[in-house]
Amino acid sequence: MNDSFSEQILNIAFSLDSAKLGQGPLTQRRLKDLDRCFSDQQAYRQACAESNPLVYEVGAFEPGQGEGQLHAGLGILYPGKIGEEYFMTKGHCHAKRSAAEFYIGLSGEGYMLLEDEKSGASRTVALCKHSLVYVPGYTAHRTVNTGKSPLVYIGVYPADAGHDYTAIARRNFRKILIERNGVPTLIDRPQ
Ligand code: S6P
Ligand code: ZN
Repeated sequence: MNDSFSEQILNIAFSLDSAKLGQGPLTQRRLKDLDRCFSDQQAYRQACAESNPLVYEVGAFEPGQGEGQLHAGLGILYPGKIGEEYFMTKGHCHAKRSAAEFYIGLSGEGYMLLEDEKSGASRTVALCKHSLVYVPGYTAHRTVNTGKSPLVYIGVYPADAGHDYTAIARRNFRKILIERNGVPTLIDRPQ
């Protein structure tokens, strides 16, 4: 038994209504923080000017640092659309490219958009209550809420994975998830 972690850290209570995870930092992203993520830039600018809604929040649980340790993030991604495109997270690669991650769906309906960094191939994997999604290393990942209620999930990742947002900001995800005839549909990002 490693007694360098207090009981408080060994068992963290969480709820589905708040992203707060213990004493860890809470990140909130509003629409204006998602510059260039949505393909319909006119609808994006209009929604930013009108209300700049909260799109998602993530509470991080970081009990230890360095190789071998694990971190977790509790995400609440709110429902909504910009044009035909569903609310989504910014998306990132791990700074340590080989680092994989588990996503555990707790509530709501959505998808993980995965883009293989080596081949450029994209795929969607359903993320909902009772689903466990494996995000392999070398894979850019973004969460998309295709439902009408908040999509709540926990991500568990190596403590030394890190976040790299710049690679995605430069080239963007190649595919976007839109609502077409009432159905989530993956299409090429319009040029
Ligand atoms: C971290 C993990 C999640 C995301 C969260 C928000 O590796 O994948 O906790 O940080 O879903 O997404 P983003 O792209 O804004 O970090
Ligand atoms: Zn990640």
